Amino acid sequence: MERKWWHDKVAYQIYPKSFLDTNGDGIGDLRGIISKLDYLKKLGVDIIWLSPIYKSPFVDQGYDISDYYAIASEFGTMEEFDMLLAEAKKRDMHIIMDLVINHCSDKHEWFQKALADPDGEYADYFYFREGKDGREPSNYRSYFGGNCWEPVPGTNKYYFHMFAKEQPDLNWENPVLRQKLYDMINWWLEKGLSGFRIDAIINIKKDLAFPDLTPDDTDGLAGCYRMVERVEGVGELLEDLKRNTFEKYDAFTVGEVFNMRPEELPQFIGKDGHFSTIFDFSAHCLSMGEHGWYDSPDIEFEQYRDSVFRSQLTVQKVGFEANIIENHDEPRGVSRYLPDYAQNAKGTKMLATVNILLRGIPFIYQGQEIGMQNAVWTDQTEFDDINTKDQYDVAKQAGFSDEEALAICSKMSRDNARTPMQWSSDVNAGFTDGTPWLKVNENYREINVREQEEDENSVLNYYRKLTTLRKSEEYKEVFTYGEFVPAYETVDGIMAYYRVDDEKRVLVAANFGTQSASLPLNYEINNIMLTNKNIADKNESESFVKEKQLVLDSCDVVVLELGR
Ligand code: TEU
Ligand code: CA
Repeated sequence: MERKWWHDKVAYQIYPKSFLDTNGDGIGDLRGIISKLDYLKKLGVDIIWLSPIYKSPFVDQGYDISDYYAIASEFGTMEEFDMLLAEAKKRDMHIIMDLVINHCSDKHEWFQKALADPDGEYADYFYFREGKDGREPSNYRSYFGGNCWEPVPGTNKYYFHMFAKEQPDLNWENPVLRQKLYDMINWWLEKGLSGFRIDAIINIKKDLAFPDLTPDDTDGLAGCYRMVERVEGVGELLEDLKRNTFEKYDAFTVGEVFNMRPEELPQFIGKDGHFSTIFDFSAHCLSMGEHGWYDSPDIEFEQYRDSVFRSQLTVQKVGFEANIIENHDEPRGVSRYLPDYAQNAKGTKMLATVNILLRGIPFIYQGQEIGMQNAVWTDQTEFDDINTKDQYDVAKQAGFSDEEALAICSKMSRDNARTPMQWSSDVNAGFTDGTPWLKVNENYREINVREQEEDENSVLNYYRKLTTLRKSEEYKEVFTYGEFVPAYETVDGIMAYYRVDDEKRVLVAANFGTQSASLPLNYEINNIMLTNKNIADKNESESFVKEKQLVLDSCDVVVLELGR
């Protein structure tokens, strides 16, 4: 496999609005990020992904861009952005930005010009279509609810949006538009960006006939992703994109790809694939409800383990995926994947270990490194997220009470990941001197960076050990390129795997169950690399190795170097 500069890196996602506010307006900003670069460096971070910081009306928190060449004034200025780039470079860190090119904001000048002249050149930057028998051209439901087609005022036309109506989809069939997007991408790469996380990118290919689809709910609509699943030809668009931009800069690209056909994985991330990598969302998809969040199933441990293992085994034949526990669209992983009895520092370290040492590029989401958890939501008005508001209505329409709808959203809301970063036990968790734009999780007095800095056994210090281990001279090779081999799959509650290459064999073993478990060791132990067990020093290995049995208590995790 050809080696690439990003293969052995650790990435970190910043959600700028909630990271750190330095001017008291309650909104995180670029200066806040700059001031924490040393913190991130110490965490072992090489690549920083910034969720959108472009000019935006923030209908969908910056994923609705009104000017691709401007920094949102809420976050700062272009000078400050350049400063961030320079400061990151000084520390040998890479910045990647979010690339949102399936759609833009309805306030973008292209869309404004399209509205002003619905038959003109700019209308063709979007999908403007005549209505069918006085109604929408097709029956697709947008991701945030309602029909994907919105009337163009003063005409009998509609425009297409897969997300909010303020996020009109861009017409990728239009070569003039494509070139404008490529120019923009190259402009940022010329500035010194190392690449992009690419938003909702599989959605760029539309079935231009927009055929009606069989309704999948009582609203008579079919989820628009069903069109995405059926349509052919996204690959040509993605190749055109890559050839005209990323490829010329050896840029790192991570695609947000849902609904890909499994057999197309090699085209996406294989040799000369469309992207450097894509996120592994297989575990997240386990909680996808049939109709919405209200029928979203809980994730059982075995399902979680099996889905991670399945994708590891598939992906390693082809390339690299990006491994996550959570992101800005998902509930906190600790609250989602860990059973109640494991939702504490020990369990958090266990989950971190099995995730970070997988084959692939680890992405840590802000706050994950201190074990941030879902917030307690006491009223629906506390939510900001457009998706949550829609899902609240969806639950109500399905017959749930206010209280039940609140509980459903509390569990799944994207705002769980968006509450301000917990820096300290000071007021507002040290995030702002003003009023935070979204409420702070009440548990900030127990879970915050400052206290964890001082505690050698904290989750934060454990994450530091994990990234240090992963990137150490000695083990970097095996953690980056070593094969992933499942282990002890038939033992209840155990998630364990080997990472193996010609030189080394490492065992990562965790006990997600409530009962202590004994695993027969098939190899000598050469080194105890890491554990979340409270042992004073490594020589106390007898405490968990008894007569060639590895004894793991509930929520224990160990990383061992074994003989070959
Ligand atoms: O997400 C795309 C996407 O598919 C998700 O919106 C997903 O459908 C949703 O979270 C289901 O719960 C990206 C961004 O990550 C997200 O924040 C944006 O809202 C969305 O694109 C639109 O740009
Ligand atoms: Ca601010």
